[in-house]
Amino acid sequence: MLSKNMQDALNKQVLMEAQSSQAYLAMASWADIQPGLKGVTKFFYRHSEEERMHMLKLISYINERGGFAIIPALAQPTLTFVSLKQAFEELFKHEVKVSESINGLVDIALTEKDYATHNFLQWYVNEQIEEERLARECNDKLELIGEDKSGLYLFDRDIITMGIEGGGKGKH
Ligand code: OFO
Repeated sequence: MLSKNMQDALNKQVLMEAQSSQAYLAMASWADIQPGLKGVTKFFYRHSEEERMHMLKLISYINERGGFAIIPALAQPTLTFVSLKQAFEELFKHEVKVSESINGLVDIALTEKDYATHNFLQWYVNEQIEEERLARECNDKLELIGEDKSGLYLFDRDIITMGIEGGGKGKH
């Protein structure tokens, strides 16, 4: 059985994953109307789906452990970006925040000696290593590319396989 404290903290994470999914969905829609960003568009749509899956996993865990998963209301995410670089910078910052939040959950689980939740959270700990790596890699590449159009063309072509080759994104 989850403590009230643990349940509330996990529900906050449900909100965070839902916000991530919405934020990346908005990035996908924005990328979709930019010329020549079909690969990036697919990447954001896929990323949004993955965040939804992270949320669903939490919802089912909370309910399975005798809690009640709260489906949150969501604020409108950022809809437009001055550049692709800005969108990826936002993505990276967001992932760092999510990692901090997951670490906070692990702290609570350990303090409460809730080893089942601690065990459950390890999947998220590993996932965040991968998500941060991928976001950092995208940012580094965009930094190198700068205003170079052919570089951007290659980035758009290659992005869809980046996560898969990194070992994290193809698994789920
Ligand atoms: Fe759910 O991993 Fe990104 O936010």
